[in-house]
Amino acid sequence: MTIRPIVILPDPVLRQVSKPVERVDDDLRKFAGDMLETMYDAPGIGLAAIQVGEPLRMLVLDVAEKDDPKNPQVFINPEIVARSEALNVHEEGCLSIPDYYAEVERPAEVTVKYLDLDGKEQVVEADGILATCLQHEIDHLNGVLFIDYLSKLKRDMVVRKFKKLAKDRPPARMVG
Ligand code: GNR
Ligand code: NI
Repeated sequence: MTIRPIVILPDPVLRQVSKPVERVDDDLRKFAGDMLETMYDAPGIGLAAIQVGEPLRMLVLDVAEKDDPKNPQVFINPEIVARSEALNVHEEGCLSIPDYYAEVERPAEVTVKYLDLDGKEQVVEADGILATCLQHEIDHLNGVLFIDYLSKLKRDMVVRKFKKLAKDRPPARMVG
């Protein structure tokens, strides 16, 4: 297993629209393991493939409470097939926008269709933090970040700050 560097704002890679996974094979299962290891190391509760530079429609998450056993989950080619009218506000953060948090309003419940690691179709009805996290991750697959839901003023402030920070920091993909 390998921990991969996480792509940070304003890297344009984060705005790419990811491509569907074409086959669920051992290479993909290994990559899912690497994504989970990267997420736990960060630490975070979710990670989309594009955050480690792979434009594939796939995400991992673990929304288990601190004292509960680990619950790693992998979603391949996930699609939101239903959203509740009821909305929910949750404070969000993003491993690609470190140390910045803001409240985001989203549908409180979503139904998500996806493939599991055996390539088998599954459906989950999610609420609470799972619903929030799935929507945050599926946004990444479409090049959307949680700061896109904030006012332009707030978003521009965040982007400007990370552009400044990036000047003093070589890209994560550039090793050495
Ligand atoms: O670790 C994360 N925490 C989090 C908190 C609230 C809503 C969404 C998230 S996802 C985030 C990890 C991440 O950036 N995933 O893309
Ligand atoms: Ni994120």
